[in-house]
Amino acid sequence: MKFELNGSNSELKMTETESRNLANNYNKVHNDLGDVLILDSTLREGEQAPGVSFTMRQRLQIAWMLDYFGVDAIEISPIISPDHKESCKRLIKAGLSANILAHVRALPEDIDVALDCDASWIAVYHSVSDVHLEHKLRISREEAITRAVNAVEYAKSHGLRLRFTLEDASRADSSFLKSICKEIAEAGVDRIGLPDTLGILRPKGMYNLVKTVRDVVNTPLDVHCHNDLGLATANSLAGFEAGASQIHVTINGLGERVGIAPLAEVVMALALIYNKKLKVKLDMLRELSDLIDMYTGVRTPESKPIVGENAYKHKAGTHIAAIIRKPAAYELVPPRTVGNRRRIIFGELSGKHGAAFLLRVLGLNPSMEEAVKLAQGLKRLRCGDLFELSLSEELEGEALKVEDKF
Ligand code: HCA
Ligand code: CU
Repeated sequence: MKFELNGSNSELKMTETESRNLANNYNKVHNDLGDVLILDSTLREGEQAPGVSFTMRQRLQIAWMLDYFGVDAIEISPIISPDHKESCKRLIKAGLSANILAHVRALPEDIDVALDCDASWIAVYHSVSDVHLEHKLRISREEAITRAVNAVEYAKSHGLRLRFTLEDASRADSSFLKSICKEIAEAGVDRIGLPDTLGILRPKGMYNLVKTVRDVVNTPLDVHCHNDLGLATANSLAGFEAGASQIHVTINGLGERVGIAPLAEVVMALALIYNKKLKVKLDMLRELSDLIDMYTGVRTPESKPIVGENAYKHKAGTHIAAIIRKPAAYELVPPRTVGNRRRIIFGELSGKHGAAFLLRVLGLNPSMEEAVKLAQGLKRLRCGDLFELSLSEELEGEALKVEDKF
């Protein structure tokens, strides 16, 4: 497979935002939400997905592509193995525009590994829920605060910038959560990460979590939402609405268990729903997904929003009829905006409009009667979908030039 870097920019043009404008009655965002940063954790959280492990070259290639795409930060763990440490080192040396974050535990020896890699930004994580403190770490809440504050002070005394992630924050006691946030803010932490580690929150719940912390500290906040109930993207956006300024994603949503919010969905929602002018190249989204698909062998589901094979397939006759006259009837943005392709499926469901379109693509100018006959013939076969066509824009245009009598 060959990957080409399209590189054209991403700001949605007027013609690409028709669907958004049509939904404005309900989707209007009233308050000024400020800027949002994208942190990609494909190399850290993504490598925790079952069946996924990257080679050093793949890690560097992925990071390079993500940087070119335009994410603000890339996270990688240097503590898993010597190979990961070397990858982290090389990534930091590569001089990308994105900040490279070395992801480590709240232990001085882990922070030393990050320092050894020449990191300037690190992400430190420590559990805060009672279930994790009692059963995973077997320590008290007080001990957790001590470890967190020590880690922040240690990192700051070495000139590092750091995010401190409060693992399992969504299931932690909220007054304890507030105290630990205050303590690490006092110790000088640069960002606080609020993960929904188990993917248990609903969007309003994530909003409340971020708001709870927002009300007690001024530190910029990250959200990291797992997808166990399929709510990761919605929860990330709710966290953003509550004041978080950085969203964690991975390509294709890869991560521990069923993963976290997918890059493509989050950036498209930010661009379309929130009208955010991100500095990312949206037309690389499909390419990034394909790259990960190829490197991991984990097939991207066809039904995956934005980048899946089915995202731009049209099948029912009434849909085909509308799509060829006005793509915005059934497409959020044109497929090329996200580097995907439109496909028309012909078969049992084509109807007279689909049949007429097929005949026109083949160079004929069918009468209504002929189109109806072909549609009936396609139904009689009872074969479901017969075939699909991916049309070039020219061919599609040609077919439309023929007189449309329907
Ligand atoms: C983990 C847990 C984590 C950390 C998130 C973060 C989570 O696997 O280490 O550091 O932002 O979901 O809580 O991924
Ligand atoms: Cu996670």
